[in-house]
Amino acid sequence: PRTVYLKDYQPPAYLVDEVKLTFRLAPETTRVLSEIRFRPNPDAASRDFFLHGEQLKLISASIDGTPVEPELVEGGLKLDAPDAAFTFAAEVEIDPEHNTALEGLYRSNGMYCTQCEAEGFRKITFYPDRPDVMAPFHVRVESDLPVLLSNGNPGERGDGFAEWHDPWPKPAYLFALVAGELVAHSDRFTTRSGREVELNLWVREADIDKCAFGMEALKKSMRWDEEVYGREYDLDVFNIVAVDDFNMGAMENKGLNIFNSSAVLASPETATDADFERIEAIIAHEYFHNWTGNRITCRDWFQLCLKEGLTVFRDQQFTGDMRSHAVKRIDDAMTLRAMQFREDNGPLAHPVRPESFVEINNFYTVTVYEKGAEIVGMLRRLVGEEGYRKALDLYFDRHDGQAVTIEDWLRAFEDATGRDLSQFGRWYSQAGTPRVHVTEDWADGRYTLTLRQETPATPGQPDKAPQVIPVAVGLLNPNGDEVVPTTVLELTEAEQSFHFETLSARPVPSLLRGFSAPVILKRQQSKEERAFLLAHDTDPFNKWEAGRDLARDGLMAMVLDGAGPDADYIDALGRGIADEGLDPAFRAQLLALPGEDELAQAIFETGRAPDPTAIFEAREALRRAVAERLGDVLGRLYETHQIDGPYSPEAEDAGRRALTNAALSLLSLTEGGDRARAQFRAADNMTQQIAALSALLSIEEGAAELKAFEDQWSHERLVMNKWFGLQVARATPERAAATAEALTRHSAFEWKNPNRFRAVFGALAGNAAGFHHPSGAGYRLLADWLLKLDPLNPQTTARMTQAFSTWKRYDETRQGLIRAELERIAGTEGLSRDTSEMVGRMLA
Ligand code: HT7
Ligand code: ZN
Repeated sequence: PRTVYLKDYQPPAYLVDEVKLTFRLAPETTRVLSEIRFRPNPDAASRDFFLHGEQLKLISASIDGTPVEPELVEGGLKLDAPDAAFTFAAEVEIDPEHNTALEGLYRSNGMYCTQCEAEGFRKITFYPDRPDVMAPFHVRVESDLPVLLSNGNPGERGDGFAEWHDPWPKPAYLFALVAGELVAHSDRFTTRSGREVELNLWVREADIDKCAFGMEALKKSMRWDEEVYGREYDLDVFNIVAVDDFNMGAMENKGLNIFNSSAVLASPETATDADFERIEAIIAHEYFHNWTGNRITCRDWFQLCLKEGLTVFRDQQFTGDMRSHAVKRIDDAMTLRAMQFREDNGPLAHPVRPESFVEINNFYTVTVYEKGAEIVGMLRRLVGEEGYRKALDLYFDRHDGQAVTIEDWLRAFEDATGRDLSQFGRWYSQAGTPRVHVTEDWADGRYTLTLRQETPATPGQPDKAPQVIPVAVGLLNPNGDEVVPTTVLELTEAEQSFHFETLSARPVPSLLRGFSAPVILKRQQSKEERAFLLAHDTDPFNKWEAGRDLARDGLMAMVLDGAGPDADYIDALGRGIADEGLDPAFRAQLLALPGEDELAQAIFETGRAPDPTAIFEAREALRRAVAERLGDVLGRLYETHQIDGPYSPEAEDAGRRALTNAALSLLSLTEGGDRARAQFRAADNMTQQIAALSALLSIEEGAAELKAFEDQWSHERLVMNKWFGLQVARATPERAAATAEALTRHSAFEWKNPNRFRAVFGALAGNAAGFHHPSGAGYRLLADWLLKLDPLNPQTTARMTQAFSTWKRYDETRQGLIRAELERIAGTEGLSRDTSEMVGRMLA
């Protein structure tokens, strides 16, 4: 397969002024008629006319009305085209019914829908399917189905057809079409300039009771983008459609967002607090793309972080504003460390702006999205809130309607703030997580912090240059008072010292406050200092971090040195969770121990091979010790934070439930299952119900509740995904693979549905001790199923191969077992380009 390089970028030979499409929908024989007005691109070096096209049956083609016979080549067609403006017309036939890859036009539960990002439009018709070709679209959909939707504003509607016009020039990846038997939950929004917008959330009739929250989230997002970024919506209608079969969370098609039903449908009975929060964030994310992604798009797919990193940063700000900034920052840092640091430390590490790819779908990664968002956050920290707003205003003014690059983005910051960002640009080109080593010096009232940065080698990048790292620091007196409030130190050299003068006593530093940069701090710190920061730090992130560090050190000592649970840590934790001045959601975060994967990586970095079974057992032992020593506090928290009254997904109640459910999970370890069984019986919402079931399964009880849950929810696909996943997630290490295998034989295991497949196998990969059980059964089972899914859905298969990405951390036996599975996958005839690229990179 061909590798595409950033350095080979060439402007398109022809630009498009207008697109007209007609769809005659039929399950296996949909006809697509296109009329595309081309014009030579004055900035292009060549006049080679090439249109992308895959899996298309060409019926006819013409130029300015004269029939032509294009040369069909791999991936598209070629023609001798005029060196002047012309209209290319074509008719093609496609087969949505048998499109199982869920890319292009496909069918899901009898409805037609599309997914065109990144390169799916070429499976719909012949077109220059690249983001730097932007054009207005007219679409006519012909079908007897009652609801016929496309991008933009509605046009003529008649018996068996509907027309749509999108006046805003857009790349083909933002094209969308939906047709089906759907009903709408509708509302209205008035923009700040007075434009009336019709809002619709289209769903199957059975789901109409799960739309209200999503609609509210949409209206909040629209208002927030006006208030915080000055961005207004620009069409008469905004449609969202929920579909069951979808490879990712959602898609920001212009005026017609398409959502995985799991990312939009919610009712108190069927969705958890975490689902509600996720839905609010995804709706916001897709809506925010209207400006950051749609009005201003990417020149090429190497610039993906331009829209994704920025839009993730915007949705994180939004969630912080809607809920709690401190809690959100901790959640985001946990995700970044668990997923992006893991990627950066392994064979799949790549820069936020990669330099080459085989299959672009493989680069919708946590690095591009989450590290991309961190880079935007660092820029904001460096130029300040006002500078950030000026830079964004300039970016929107300067580039509206364009397809741009990271250089354009950084130039807007430079021009708005006068700052030179050339060194900062390394964040986009260098892969790997920088380590910042800290040493301290104290003499004569002068405190010196010396910071040294180094970034480990990553595939294809053996040497790294110093990056600009904003390190937010505060200093505390030994009595707990803050003597130096948060200041941002800019680390730009390989090593640099920073001085603080005229201090009366040696201070305790609080470093990297708010997780001010996506780096790993390396610092010797005593247990006492950590407990001191947990008690006194005014920065909520570092207060939490101090507890986390204590927990991790204690767990490492248990795994590596056979130590017992650290009583000092447990006492410090007890004081933290009992502090009624702290937000319950924050206290729930304090109770979350470092994950098994995080510990495995920490052990690997000490030069030893982590043993997943030992890590699992240490965590369980510490959890039990916490439950034993803090049983009274936990019991009191459980009782006093219960909520009377109807369920609300808002942050305050969700925080109380997070705390009581964290307590329940611990209390069940020492008390047994009665409390959880009572909660399960009384629950009137999914958060309480599933937390109780989870607590029961964790102590190997709950068989009756599991059955009751299945009977209650067998008609709700989204809830049944939880039922499948939870059993695998909570299975003991010995039973995890067998549990997953048994579930694949369940009559409701619809393996072609990505959500169901991920429910079982995502949970298996997430059950670290089970997946890495020395029998190798977990590895084998996952590989078997990936090979089964690959011919149907390469995108989801390739994404799930990442379960194997940490294989080089483990002992020889496990490495041998995983290597054998990776080689078995790699050696399979007809393996997709997507999966073959992923396993190839992991084996390299
Ligand atoms: N921009 C979208 C990314 C995407 C996608 C979504 C659904 C299915 C396949 C997809 N390929 C790429 C989603 C987003 O980041 O907002
Ligand atoms: Zn996005």
